[in-house]
Amino acid sequence: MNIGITVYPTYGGSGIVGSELGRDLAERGHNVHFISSFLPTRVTELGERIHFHEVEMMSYPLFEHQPYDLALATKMATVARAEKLDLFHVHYAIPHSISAILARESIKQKRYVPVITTLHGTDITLVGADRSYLPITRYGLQQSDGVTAVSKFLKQATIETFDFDEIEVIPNFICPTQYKRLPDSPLRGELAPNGERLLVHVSNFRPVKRPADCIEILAKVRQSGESARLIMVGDGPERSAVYYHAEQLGMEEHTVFVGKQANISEYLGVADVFLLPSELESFGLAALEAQACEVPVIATRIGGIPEVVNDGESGFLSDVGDVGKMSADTLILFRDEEKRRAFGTRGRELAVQRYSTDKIIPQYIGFYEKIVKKAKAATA
Ligand code: GMT
Repeated sequence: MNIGITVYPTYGGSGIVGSELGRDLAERGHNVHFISSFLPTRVTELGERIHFHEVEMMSYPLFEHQPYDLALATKMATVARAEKLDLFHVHYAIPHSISAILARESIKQKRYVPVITTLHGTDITLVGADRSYLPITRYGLQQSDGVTAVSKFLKQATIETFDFDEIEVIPNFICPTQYKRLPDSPLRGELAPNGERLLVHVSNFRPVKRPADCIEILAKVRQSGESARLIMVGDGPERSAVYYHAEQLGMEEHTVFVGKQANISEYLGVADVFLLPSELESFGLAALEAQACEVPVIATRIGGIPEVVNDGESGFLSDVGDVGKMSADTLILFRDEEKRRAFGTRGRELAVQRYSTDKIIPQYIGFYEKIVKKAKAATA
């Protein structure tokens, strides 16, 4: 198939999922055309089957704000005709599904290119649910030829908010050879030079991730006498506030901010416990990546996280903000090596059995085939 994929290229889990999906589809022999404002961060190599089409913005004195949605729609339509695309697959509803629908409608006399929208989370739970964006988000869902959601939770949230239920749940995925334990990595010694325990957090440091809770957990763990360090991977609006919080609690020497990293698995592969204290996660991709690296997960019992992390088997779940329980659970894992290893092994098992690329990518391909066939029948 010739597949057009649109993602937010620089920020967030939806961009990672869309990019890695594209890379995997190319490895399976499909032609993938990324249509986006920048080359998505996880797409490091272009090649015979992976192409990139940059959305060019038109500036004109009348445009106080350059219309990205229209520029994207224009590019999508152009690429669809030139590359004979079989479908558009957009990640994150707003504005990508609207741009794709515009592109489809603008060229449908020549070629009908169906639109598949994958919902990732805040496109439904925050942005789309805002009264101002609700009608256009619902329109995007209704007019898409197919809609998928990354968790059962997100499907249910979409039904409740938008009264729209034609949604296939296709969960996020990991490549088991890319995400795995790295027992011999020298990074472990660099991050924990005195043999400290390693807590790792990965996020885009937005308020919804509650990164400051990680500092609280570290402080409580250390007050209990455990020698631990916290590695904060990623960057975003909360980073300065979190750093300040670490200083206030006297944790700055025990916390390392490594910023955005191209290869998250290097950090996860040497971690002892992963922290994800988010207020909301429709899936929690980072928790899945940690589990694939045999790292037990301490997270909140919200959204799609309970679908990914088995409470008491591969991690421990708590109420949002309950840093007392989260630190106590961390201590249980630090003080019982056998349990920590058993949780790690179970996490890897769950990740590979339920969410490996070999299991999930064929579900996307099957969905594409179904939608393309349906669209062909409807336009014949
Ligand atoms: O967080 C967002 O604003 C959107 C999105 C993103 O691009 O980061 O995150 C969502 O998609 C991820 C990939 O499917 C999920 O793993 C995240 O749980 C989800 N974030 C939220 O629901 C807050």
